[in-house]
Amino acid sequence: MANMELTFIAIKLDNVQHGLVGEIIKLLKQKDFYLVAMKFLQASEELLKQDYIDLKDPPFFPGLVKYMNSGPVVAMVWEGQNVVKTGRVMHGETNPADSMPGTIQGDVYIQVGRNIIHGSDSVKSAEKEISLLFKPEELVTYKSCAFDGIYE
Ligand code: IDP
Ligand code: MG
Repeated sequence: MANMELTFIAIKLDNVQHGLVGEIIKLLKQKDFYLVAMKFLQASEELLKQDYIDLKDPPFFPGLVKYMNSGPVVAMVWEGQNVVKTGRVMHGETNPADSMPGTIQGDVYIQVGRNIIHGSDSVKSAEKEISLLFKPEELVTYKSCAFDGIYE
């Protein structure tokens, strides 16, 4: 099926503390994406530096790594048609101030340096991020009993 793909979505510590993990899973599930992997972890500085390598030059990089390393995250892989793009639309803009109500960023956060959700911005970056966080055998792919009602 065209554009069946995987994306990496991580919910940051503050959101975990706000108890919104379940809400975000509910939104993605309601959209009928498949959850194929999930883990709860405190990402090491080394892992974060690799994940955010493209952002190593801006001045906020050390603060970003410190913030992300300061507590746990829930890391997930979701599958579905166009899930990378749709995941980003549901996520909202990088800066919560630019995000529309109805998006996760737009509904629940204020500052760009303290945002709550990370979603891969391309299929290629999703592949990289998934491989950083998950072993291939940790991805559980399956066909939902609702598949034929979701896709034509
Ligand atoms: P994204 O999270 O929308 O994909 P990226 O450009 O990949 O945006 O940035 C990754 C993370 O870096 C953001 O989620 C945010 O926490 C942080 N960040 C990005 N731009 C800024 C900034 O201008 N100031 C402070 N933090 C920033
Ligand atoms: Mg990004």
